[in-house]
Amino acid sequence: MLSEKIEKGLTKQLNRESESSQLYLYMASWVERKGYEGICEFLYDHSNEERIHMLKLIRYINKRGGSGILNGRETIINITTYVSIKELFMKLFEHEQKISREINFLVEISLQEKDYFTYNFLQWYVEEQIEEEALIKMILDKIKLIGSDKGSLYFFDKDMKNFHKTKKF
Ligand code: OFO
Repeated sequence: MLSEKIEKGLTKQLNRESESSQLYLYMASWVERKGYEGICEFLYDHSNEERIHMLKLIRYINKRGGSGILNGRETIINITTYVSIKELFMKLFEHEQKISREINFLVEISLQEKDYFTYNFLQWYVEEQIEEEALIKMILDKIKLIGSDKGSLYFFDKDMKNFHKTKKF
């Protein structure tokens, strides 16, 4: 059985994962409308990955006797527009850093509650966040390098079409 504190924390996290999926989806659509065919594929793919993160949490909570449910309030996404691809990835990097802090906090709670099953379960998310932060930072660094060179951005977008993160589900 999960303690009330742990179930609350995991439920919050599953809702954050759902928000992340919506955020990536929103960004993918924005990027697609701007004509970036490769970057949009990456973002659409990633939106699906975030949904998998959410599902893993739902199923774990249920397996441990809790109720893995969405609160239906996953509307953090401000309908916004971005000045540039660089700004979009900067926001994404901030977002992933925020998610990492939240995962860290959950790990801390699992230790306080002496719930070693949940502690073990969360290790997957810890590793995933290391990868996600590194991945978004790598893309952001490349975009910064490209600067205002539209030709290079065109080729970068082409490269992104074939770019897939190594998945470990
Ligand atoms: Fe679920 O890892 Fe990104 O947000």
